[in-house]
Amino acid sequence: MWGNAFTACARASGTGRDSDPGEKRGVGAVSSPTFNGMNPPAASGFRRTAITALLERVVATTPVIDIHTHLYDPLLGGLLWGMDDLLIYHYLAAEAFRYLEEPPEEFFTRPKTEQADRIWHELFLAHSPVSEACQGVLTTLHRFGLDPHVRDLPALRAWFAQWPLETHVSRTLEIANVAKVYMTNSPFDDAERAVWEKGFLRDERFVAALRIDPLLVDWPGAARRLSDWGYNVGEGLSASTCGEVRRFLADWTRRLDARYVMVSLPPDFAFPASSDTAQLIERVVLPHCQELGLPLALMLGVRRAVNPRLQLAGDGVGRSDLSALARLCEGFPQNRFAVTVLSRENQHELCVLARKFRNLHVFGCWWFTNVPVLIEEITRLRLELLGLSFTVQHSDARVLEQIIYKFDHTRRILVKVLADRYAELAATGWETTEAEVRRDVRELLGGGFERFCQPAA
Ligand code: FIX
Ligand code: ZN
Repeated sequence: MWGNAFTACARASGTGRDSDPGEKRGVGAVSSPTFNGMNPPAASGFRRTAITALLERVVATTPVIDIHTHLYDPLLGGLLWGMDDLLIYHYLAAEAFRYLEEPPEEFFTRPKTEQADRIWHELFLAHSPVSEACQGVLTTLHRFGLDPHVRDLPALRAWFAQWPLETHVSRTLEIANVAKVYMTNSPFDDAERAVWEKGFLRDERFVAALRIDPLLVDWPGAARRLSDWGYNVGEGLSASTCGEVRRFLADWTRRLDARYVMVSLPPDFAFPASSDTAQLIERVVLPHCQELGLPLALMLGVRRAVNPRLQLAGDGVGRSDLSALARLCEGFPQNRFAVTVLSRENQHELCVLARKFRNLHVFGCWWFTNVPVLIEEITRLRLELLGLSFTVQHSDARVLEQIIYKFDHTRRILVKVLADRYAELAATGWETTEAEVRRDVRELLGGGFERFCQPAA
């Protein structure tokens, strides 16, 4: 298969060199001998080009399953989209506050368009938009065929505003080549809860994940709410209270048809422990997940409200103690854990843990690690330590159109990183077919995660 791509490429480049002896044996085969057991030569420049060309095609055409977002089924409500939402995304707001003179409290009282105007001015006009979040806006506009160079914000706004949401959702998913989107669904969100309770016609491209942060990080507050909703819970975690919390989780898992349960936790999360968080995980969440055959997704290492004045943009990062995760994976082999870590310093340890525990699935380059330099480093590390048994990326998109840039940027990096791995294989004579490459890429872009979510037979 490299051979076909190689041949086409060589013809196109006018070299006429289309009869590499290696092609006859198979496309990955080396054409020159190894040197007495010494390191084999790297894949030739021609072969490397062919590998890259094939990967570009395969990676671009493999639909992504986006396993964690903050996007919503259009009929559920709450879906953010359009130019202003793209600009006021908290990743950009955090960067704009570095330049803005205005205190954040005043900024947040302004209408959305004014906030967007200010961010546009600071990050796109007064300075060049070189950060990843800014680049993301430009990639997105570019993929819609818009020309951001004209720097005409009202015209860009008007372009988005003309589309009916349904059409725009479909087109955006198509451009991003995203087949399925996992939402973040919280029964603790009043607006969202009301719609679930009433019921609505589900869009099958949007699947649910049950988010339970308030339950695990603020038990007293959650207990009051559960009690208001008719669950017979007390303040302490007695056996009967735990049973009622399980009933709550079961009700919501069914109502949402949730595919996994999810929480983000701070760097000091410890397990086992006597804290409410650890007790609830051990006595309620894990038995619930086991009973219903659902993975528990853990996002580890977020320090909430490091600067509360910045609202959503004010969260930070800390290095987690992953011995807590090791205890979970070891102590609960019947449970499955899908995990991403926010700190760069935790990435290596997470991979090593995943080598020890097959009930641990590593996913995504979360938030502050979703920048090209770290996506590349982390993806190389994972491929080298875990092979293909992880999920490269989730978008974490809060605004619909962001799925375009998040996966465009990741796809570009994935081509580069995989090309290196397959070229190394080719240099040893290992032949990889196009079908095998397609299988591998599917696995990395969400296929492996979906299989991990299936309850064991
Ligand atoms: O906890 C999460 O799901 C985080 O992804 C968010 O809280 C965060 O604000 C975010 O959008 C990161 O990308
Ligand atoms: Zn998120």
